Amino acid sequence: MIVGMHSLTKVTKILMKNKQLMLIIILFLLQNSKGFEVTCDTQFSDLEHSITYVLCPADCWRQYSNLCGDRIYSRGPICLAAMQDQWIDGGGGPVVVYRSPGKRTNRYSGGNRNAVKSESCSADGDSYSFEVTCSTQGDSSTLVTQVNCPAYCTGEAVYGSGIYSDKSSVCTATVHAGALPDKGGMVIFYTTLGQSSYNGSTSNGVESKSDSASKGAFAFTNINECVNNACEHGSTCVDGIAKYFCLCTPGYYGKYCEKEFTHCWNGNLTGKFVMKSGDEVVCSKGWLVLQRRFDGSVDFQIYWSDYRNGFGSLIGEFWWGLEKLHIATKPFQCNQCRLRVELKDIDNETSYAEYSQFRVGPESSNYQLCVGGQYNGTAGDSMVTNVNNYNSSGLGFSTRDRDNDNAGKHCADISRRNGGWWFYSCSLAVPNGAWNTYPACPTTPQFPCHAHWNTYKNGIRLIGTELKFRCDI
Ligand SMILES: [Ca+2]
Ligand SMILES: [Ca+2]
Repeated sequence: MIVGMHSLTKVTKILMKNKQLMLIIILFLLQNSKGFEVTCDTQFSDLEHSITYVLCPADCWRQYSNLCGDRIYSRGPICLAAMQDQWIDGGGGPVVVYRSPGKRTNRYSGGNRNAVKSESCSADGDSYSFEVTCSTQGDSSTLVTQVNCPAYCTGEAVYGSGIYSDKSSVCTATVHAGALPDKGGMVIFYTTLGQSSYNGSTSNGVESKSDSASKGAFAFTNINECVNNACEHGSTCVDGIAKYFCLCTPGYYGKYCEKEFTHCWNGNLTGKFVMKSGDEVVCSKGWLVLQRRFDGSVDFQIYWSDYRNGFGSLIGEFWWGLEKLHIATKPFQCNQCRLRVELKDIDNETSYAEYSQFRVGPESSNYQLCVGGQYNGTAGDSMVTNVNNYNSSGLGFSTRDRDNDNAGKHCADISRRNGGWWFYSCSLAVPNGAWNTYPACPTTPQFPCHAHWNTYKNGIRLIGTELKFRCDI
């Protein structure tokens, strides 16, 4: 389902106004954290984070495991340790693994509980357990994390104030931030973007340190990441958890709305232009050209990936590309963009067809076409008409290697030399058809095997085409 920009903005507004709804969503996130999928053999050293939600498979019991420790572990399969410590049984399930940095003890004792035997061993580096410890740091595998802090965790290292670098102790930071008293308890913290620097301070009896940039950070509220956002061209920044995204104003696209198609649509430009993003566009009197042919030098009988990415030369003949068409029309409603088709035939006469609606869907819809609205022109309507009940609108794109047409045949099959298009039937609008009349066309003479526009001079051979669009900005 495509969520329109307007409805997305609406949802965001509702979320921002309704804190209760936000809380419900956060609780949903907490309960539905899928977890890092592990096998029975996954070792603690395989985990990247200090707090990791894992989903243990069933039947992880094994006699020889090299598991070391009891309650606090140093090595061995984590799911087996979770069984020994009775967080899961033989059926597996979700469990949270907490890392405690550094040597927390001189020696780990082994144990034999719940049918799982572990060894004793000397301490060598970090340890892990299934309950948060005072030294557990705040880099979590989930964006929203709930921990149950022990009491009196006031002595561990913490960096920052309000926003803490992810190497800070979560439970000491709770006291510094005033999120919990030093008696411990349940607290939720949020992952946020790493800061360029951290200022230390003393708060609630806990002293935090200053530090330089870190990769990640956390806080006890959902930090507004839109502060200092990189959204461009008047786009709206929407805050997420540890991220933000930009809602582009029409005419712009890209992660930060840094790319734009307004070059052609602003004013009456003609020519090739390089946009700020580095992408190139060809403008024609204020329209953005999506296809141009005039000498037959470029082969249009090519494949899906070619039509998706575009081919030819922007200073010669070309097909701009379906993906770019999709991205350019995506911020608009179908009735905000227009399509104009300009034709030149072998008699050197010109004609045109224009539609007041145009939009191209995503690749997942086979670049589904929306076209129609008001037709006007001199070439006739070969794309949308009620007379013969044909309508290219709603159809997917077809190429010689993809049949998404409305016909029982494969209109874009190479034997027909039709090129790629949104075919309703095989011989209505064929602007990408063979340059010269193709003699072995299976259905001549009723259906001409060359580029044509069926309603124009009975499908006369075309020797020039320019397809272009513009959207209301
Ligand atoms: Ca946020
Ligand atoms: Ca077909």
